[in-house]
Amino acid sequence: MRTDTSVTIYRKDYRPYPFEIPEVALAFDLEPEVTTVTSRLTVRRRTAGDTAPLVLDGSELELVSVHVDGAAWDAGRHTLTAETLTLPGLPDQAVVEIVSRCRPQANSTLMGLYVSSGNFFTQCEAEGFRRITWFADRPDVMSRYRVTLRALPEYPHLLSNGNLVASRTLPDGRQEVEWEDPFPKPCYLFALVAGQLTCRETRARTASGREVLLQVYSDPGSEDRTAWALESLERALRWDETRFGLELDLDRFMVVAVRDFNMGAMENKGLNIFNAAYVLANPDTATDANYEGIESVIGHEYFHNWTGNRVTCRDWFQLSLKEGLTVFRDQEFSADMMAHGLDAAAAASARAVKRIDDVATLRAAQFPEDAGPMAHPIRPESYQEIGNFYTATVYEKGAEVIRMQHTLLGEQGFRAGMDEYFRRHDGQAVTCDDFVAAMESVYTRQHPGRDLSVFRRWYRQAGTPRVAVSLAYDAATRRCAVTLSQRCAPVGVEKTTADGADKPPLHIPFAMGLLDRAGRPLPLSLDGAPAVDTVLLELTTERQEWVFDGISSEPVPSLLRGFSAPVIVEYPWRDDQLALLSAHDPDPFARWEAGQELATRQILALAARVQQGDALSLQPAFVEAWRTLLTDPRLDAAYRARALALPSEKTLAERMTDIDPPALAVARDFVRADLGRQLAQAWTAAFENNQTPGAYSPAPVPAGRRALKNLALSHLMAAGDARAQAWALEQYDQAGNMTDRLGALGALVNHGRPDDATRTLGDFYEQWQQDPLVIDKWFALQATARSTSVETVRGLMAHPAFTLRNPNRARALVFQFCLNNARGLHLPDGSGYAFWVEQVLALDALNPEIAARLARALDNWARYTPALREPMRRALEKVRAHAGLSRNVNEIVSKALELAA
Ligand code: B3K
Ligand code: ZN
Repeated sequence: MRTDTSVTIYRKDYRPYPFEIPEVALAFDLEPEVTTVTSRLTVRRRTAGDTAPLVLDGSELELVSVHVDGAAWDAGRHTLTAETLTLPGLPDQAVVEIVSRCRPQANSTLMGLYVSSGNFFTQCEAEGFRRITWFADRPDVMSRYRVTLRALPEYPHLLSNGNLVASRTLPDGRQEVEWEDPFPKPCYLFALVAGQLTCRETRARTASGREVLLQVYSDPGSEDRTAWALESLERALRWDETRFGLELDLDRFMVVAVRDFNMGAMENKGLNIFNAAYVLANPDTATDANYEGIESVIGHEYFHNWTGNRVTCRDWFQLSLKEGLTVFRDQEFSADMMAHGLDAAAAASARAVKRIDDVATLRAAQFPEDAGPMAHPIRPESYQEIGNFYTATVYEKGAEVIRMQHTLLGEQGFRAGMDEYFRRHDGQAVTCDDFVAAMESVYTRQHPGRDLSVFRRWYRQAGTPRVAVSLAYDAATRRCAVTLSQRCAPVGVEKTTADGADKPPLHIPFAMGLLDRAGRPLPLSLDGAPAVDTVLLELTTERQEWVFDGISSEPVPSLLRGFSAPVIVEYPWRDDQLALLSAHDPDPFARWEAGQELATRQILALAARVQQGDALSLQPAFVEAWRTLLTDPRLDAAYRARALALPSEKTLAERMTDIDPPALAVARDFVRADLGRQLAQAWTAAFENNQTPGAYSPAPVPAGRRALKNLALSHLMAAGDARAQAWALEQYDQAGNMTDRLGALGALVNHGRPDDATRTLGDFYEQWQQDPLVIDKWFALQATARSTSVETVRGLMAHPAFTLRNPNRARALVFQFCLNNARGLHLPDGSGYAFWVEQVLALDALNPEIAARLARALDNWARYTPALREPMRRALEKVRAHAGLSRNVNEIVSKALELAA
């Protein structure tokens, strides 16, 4: 609901809350229509004698009564607005009891207390607790919670944070349970779940020998799909003990799956609530990517128990303190799991595959954000709606900023820094600066006289820095001088502030190597240290030079190995140098990168020809580079699947001056099909040699084979290969797992005969119509299909299985189309944008947080071709002019209109 127009909140305005609230007792009388909440707060002034009123946040609540120290508080003594309840004149210490009502069944925002599939759930981060009861809804107010839940017996499971301390049947037949969380926490970590659930559980022993109960709850009937989530949870528990010495601090840890959820999952203390998509999996219903996603999100939420819950954020500007760090931790967890049990070379490749996937995500999602109207530092300086700042920048770039600290300190140094962070701040609500200070204490010990003061700028500058590299080789002296220089233009809101005009240089760890003409590494030595193949240059000023001696021939540079910093490298490689790197670079990340750069150049050149109406053909050198990757026996399948994947349309768009989605799509299609034709034999071999018969395993090796096989199938299908058509049909019919079934279906829908596509799509729906997560895949596949138009999507929205109210379903169809089907959306007649306007407004009336995500589809309108810009701008204006727009959507479209150009 609209409160008012934009109010901007600034980081610099932070003030501590005038009260502490050490104890909170909550009692819920749960009923779907109207739930009554009785909240007893023990409040204490931070400064005795101070006279500040107690201002509590509340939203969409009905006030029943207020008592202070047991006495009724007369209504004339408090002020109630749509957003606050203010109690002036409290003594230094008091017990404030507030009774209020909320409406879970009618709550379509999925923030606060709501009903999904007949069960009760909560979501409080960032500001949802205020929809449950009046409270100081900010992360720096930490309290010990005691929670009583009362409900009819049709809600047999009554869960909340911490430990179950009492349970009984009331005289009126209802159940009553009491939970106690021994750890003080901010209210955003509060949770309750009530309803009919099934549970899979196991007991585990922590490193210090305590027995803990691990449970995964989900809706009845899904008990055959929770094994992987529970196993992942056990692995996460072990990993945090081994790698960071962090143990589970509660006697029990619960994960609950819910069908209606705004994001992936939520780390409520001891009671994580998960989107069912990140819990439920079996081979018939979940893909390899789903299995990987579940392990990673289970890990992520579990790791928050220390990075986020034990040490939390002082204010929401510090969000990356917990999110960047926890994403870094989940990335490392996944990498370790993928490498587990493999020999050294295979493990290195597996880790590189994970790194490639993470960097590809960063480039497709974060780089465009960092170049557009919503660009913000990983620690934003201001916001209108914090819900809009759960972004790729805070999460993914935030993780890169942590990774750079890991790179600078080394594994042991980083661990020492983490230990120091917990030693200093366990139980506190702190800032990003506090984190860096803990790391810096180790860095300075390692490098006397140096500190992280330049590094800290990563937290306050937005934009993707560019690092230009130049090489000067002198054959006579066998010396090679490497010069790095950096720049980072003001972006987004920076363009309007004084800070933006002055962006001093950053501290950039830059890993690189040099290869000779045969692709062999040239040993490099820095400051007299022993020679190595990869050096880490620390660029801390605008421009620096390093000189390497003993370089026997003109070198080819391999730059930003392992993606050691979230920057864009500028170096004028010749195509033959990229081909050399793509075939020989011993650093698997840089090798992948070289191939991607070749493909990018190829596709962009073709897109330019498409725009001019010229004939298309592939450069032989590019085809040969792809042939080399496809047939290199030293490369495992998972790596080859990444190396041979064409750069995403989003990554390619970042390289266009005027983004032209249809031209890009045609060019990319041509490359796929023509590679399919020219390398048909090699693709066929890849298809045939990477079958995975027998029982399904989501392990990285078989998953990698499936990825390569399905990539081969799509190239052959795109090339119109008649045998491939038959293989796809056969694979669809006989697949023993969802990855293969969906791989075949995707190939048929995008490249097959229309009647085969229709038949298999119909068959798929028939077979899986009872399973919402599978039907989401069915919608998503069609939303992103090559031939899908706005009309197709409108038709699918009329399907009985479609609803906008379920975020997974809305994301599967509407978001997939608007965000991932550029060719369908971006039509000069504006029909795609008109559809977007309708859907943003329809969603905004139900769920502003979700609507604002969709609203972002037009962020970068000003960077498109002129023919598209104007209709996009008009669509944005139309949304902004809508009466009753939420603060969430208003912030997005206003910034797009004001800051994009
Ligand atoms: N901390 C939650 C995100 C909550 C988003 C609320 N708008 C999930 C996570 O990052 O683990
Ligand atoms: Zn998180």
